[in-house]
Amino acid sequence: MNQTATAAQVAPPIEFPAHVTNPKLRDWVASVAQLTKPARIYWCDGSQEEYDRLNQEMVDSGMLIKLNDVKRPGCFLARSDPDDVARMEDRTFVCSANKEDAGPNNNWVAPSEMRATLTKLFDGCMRGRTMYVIPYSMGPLGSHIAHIGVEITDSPYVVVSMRIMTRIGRKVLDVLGPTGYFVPCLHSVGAPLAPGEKDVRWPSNKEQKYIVHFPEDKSIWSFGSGYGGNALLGKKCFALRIASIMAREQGWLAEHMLILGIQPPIGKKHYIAAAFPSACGKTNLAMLIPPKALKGWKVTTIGEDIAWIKPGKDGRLYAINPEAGAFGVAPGTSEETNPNCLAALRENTIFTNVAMTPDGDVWWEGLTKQPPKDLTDWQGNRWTPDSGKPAAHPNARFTVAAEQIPSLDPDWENPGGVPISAFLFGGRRTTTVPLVSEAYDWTHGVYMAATMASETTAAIVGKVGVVRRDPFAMLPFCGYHFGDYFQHWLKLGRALGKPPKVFSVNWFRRDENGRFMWPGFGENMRVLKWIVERCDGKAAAQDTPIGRMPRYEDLDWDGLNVTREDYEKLTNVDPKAWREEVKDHSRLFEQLKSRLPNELADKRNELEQAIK
Ligand code: SAT
Ligand code: MN
Repeated sequence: MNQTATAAQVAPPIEFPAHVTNPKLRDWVASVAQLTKPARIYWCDGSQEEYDRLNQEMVDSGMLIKLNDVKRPGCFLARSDPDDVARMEDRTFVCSANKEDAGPNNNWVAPSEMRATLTKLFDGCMRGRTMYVIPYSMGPLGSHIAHIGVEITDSPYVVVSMRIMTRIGRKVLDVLGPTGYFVPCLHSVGAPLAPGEKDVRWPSNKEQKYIVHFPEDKSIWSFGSGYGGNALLGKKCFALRIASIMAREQGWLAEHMLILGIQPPIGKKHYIAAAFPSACGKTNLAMLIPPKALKGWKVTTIGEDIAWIKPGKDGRLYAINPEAGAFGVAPGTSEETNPNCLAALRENTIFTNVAMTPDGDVWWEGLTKQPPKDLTDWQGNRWTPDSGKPAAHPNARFTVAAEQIPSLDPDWENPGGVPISAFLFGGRRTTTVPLVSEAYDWTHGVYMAATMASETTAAIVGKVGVVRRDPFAMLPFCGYHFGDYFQHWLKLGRALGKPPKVFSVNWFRRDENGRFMWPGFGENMRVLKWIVERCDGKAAAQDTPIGRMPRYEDLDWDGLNVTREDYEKLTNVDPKAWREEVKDHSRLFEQLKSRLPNELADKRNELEQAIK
């Protein structure tokens, strides 16, 4: 970077706080400042005072709205630019030295070319703004499963969000010390301010957006967007894309999974990790409240989006939640669908792109059955129920600390992680895929996960509702070739004394009239109960061509009216639909052919025979 920064534009002199002892960090911050030319540099200490001050500054500048302090104490609302509302997969790149290493599952540009492009864009991009330096830890500080990142950003919204989503500040630098390793994460909204120029509500760059990962030096550069996973670089960029690469090198897993605990009325507690694509109900499942009829069953939350998982000495897998908060989808969250989540959002929450009531409270589609008569929509315009468009953006989000989740598991910060009994893989599938099925063995489980598909949601920019293969729910997040990733999973599982059981689930199947056939939400507990009982060797199942499935009598129907007939429909394995399904598995495998493990091609052939 140093060579290309224009020497004529002199950067401010850099003063390092005495506790910044890491020479690599000093050099990097200095070179970024020289390139981006901010008006000032600020080192985040992570304190409450700092958080409050930055929020107040954003309220003063119009970037945040302070919500009603009685109804939503300590809460704020941000309204993004209408072009900056979700992750942008077509602007996301993995720039490995060798194109083949990124795989067909990633956009690729040669690293030298991308560096040249980015260096031009970042040159002077922070003019007139503050450059914030945020040291952060993914995972409990000092845990052997945790890792440190440092994000440089010119967005105060990113700073306050990172304080909720990760562990930031002075204490991280103390752990880093003079020789510790960190992942450098550079972010800019890409909107420099000329002297005296007034800032807009949500600065971003309309023309250029790049979210870029360099696997060889494990660095991240993000330009032009201030939203979610594009800008909070600890989340998808580090904790999934870069961490998946580190995990493969070091023999662990970085996965797009929630982690929940299940305590049966008698017997031992189990932990389950479950992968679903963005906006498919991970937050709801992670905070599930079992139906009253299932007396004595209890669910606790470890994490709701990302899991870092390492083999333990006892042959089991141990998982931590690398995050410290939730960046969840607001629409659809209600007292019925997720009371734990609603309770978490009562205070100290940053809302983005939700609607606002006249008295300064929040609203979104699904919060109440009847929408309020009068609202301000996510863009700040007057809204009534006849407006003919949603009041909240479909990808509107809340950012809230994990500590506020009532169902939080007492072990959520256990530095050693929690032992995983089962993996669940689920997509949003209107047809074909039954409620639940269990893999016959680890290889079959990897096959199930590798071939999963889902209908796309508003969490990504693009067409919604299109079925696409989304292996392990990692399509937008795996930092390297999917063939190598499947191989890593196969190898890691083979080395485990006690590998978790693997299940496929689908809460989203619909009947011929388009109605959901499964109530979902709390009732998913019936499926979780069967899964836990399978792990304990207590529940029965029958073999089918696609996996082991519970018969009607194997699930607990107490308090829920699902007839045997309904159940048959919900769990039907239609040979014709499955022949099409397997054809689509083959299309995916064809794309990954050069690095596809043979075991998976064999499994595909077995399945093809079985459904004939
Ligand atoms: O915007 S994020 O990438 O953080 C949310 C998601 O897609 O799950
Ligand atoms: Mn996610």
